[in-house]
Amino acid sequence: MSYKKFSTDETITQIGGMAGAALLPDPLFGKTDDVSRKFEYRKSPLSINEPATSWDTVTQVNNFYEFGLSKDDPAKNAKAMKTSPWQMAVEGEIHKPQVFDIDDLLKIAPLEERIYRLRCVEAWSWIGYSLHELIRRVGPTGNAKYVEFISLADPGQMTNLKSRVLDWPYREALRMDEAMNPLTLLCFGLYGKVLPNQNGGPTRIITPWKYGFKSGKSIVKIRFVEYMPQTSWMRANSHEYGFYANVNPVVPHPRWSQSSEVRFGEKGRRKTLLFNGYDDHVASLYQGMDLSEYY
Ligand SMILES: Nc1nc2c(c(=O)[nH]1)N[C@H]1C(S)=C(S)[C@@H](COP(=O)(O)O)O[C@H]1N2
Ligand SMILES: [Mo]
Repeated sequence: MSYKKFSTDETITQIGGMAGAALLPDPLFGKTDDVSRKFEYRKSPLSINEPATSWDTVTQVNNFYEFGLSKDDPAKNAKAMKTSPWQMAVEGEIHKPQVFDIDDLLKIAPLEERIYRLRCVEAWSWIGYSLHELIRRVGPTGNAKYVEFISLADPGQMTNLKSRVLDWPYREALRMDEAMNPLTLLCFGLYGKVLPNQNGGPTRIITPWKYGFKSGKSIVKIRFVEYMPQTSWMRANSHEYGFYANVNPVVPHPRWSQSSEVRFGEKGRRKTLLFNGYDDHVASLYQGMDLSEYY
């Protein structure tokens, strides 16, 4: 199997910002019951202060392989995904395993707007709360060392599940301390609105200091486990995609350098920042680790 066609293109970066929110056209996404829903949220000190990206770019240029491999496939095909009702199971090494309806999840903590850098194809104004709010509530046991995020995999609703490009369902995972970091966001919205299907509605993870593929979409299960899980991309090609996937200018992908990046709307290249510029928040998580070995 050749992986050439299936790269995650983690060399493109974008920035989100509130300035764009006022200019947004009507939502182009999904026909779920609640597209008109607007979230109440507060601003967060964890937001960056940089110019906005357009709603069109955020919602038309996507990676969501369950709906096809082209960047414009998710916007076309993800409309078919039914995001209401939606349940998410939380299980494994916790004291209170339970199944949440999306509306219960929304009540766990106040929603915040997080304007994040997110390297791969996007970033922007995400609406959600820190995942640790949920984690505290479900009471991890002493054996909970990692958290696994499992996406929906329904061949009836997802157009590309017959392809074996990845081993479905899409699985991602974090070490427990990474999952507890305040930057790790359980996300429900974009620019104050319901998260479009193509962006991983109704709920997804955002880890802005890691390459985009760590931020799993349309999550139906969160599982706490003792041992490091194999993620979908590790299974597909562990030589190219490691567990950590921290943005790092000096650790090249085997097929391309990661030392610079292109942002949407810009012609030139910029230097890649270690941990995507979030080193103040996350560098301590990796102290003493050789990041070229743990890539
Ligand atoms: N379930 C699922 N989650 C996924 C993906 C995917 O193919 N399936 N692609 C990942 C990759 S490679 C990236 S770059 C981001 C893209 O998120 P966006 O389309 O909202 O910009 O989603 C990530 N989460
Ligand atoms: Mo990606």
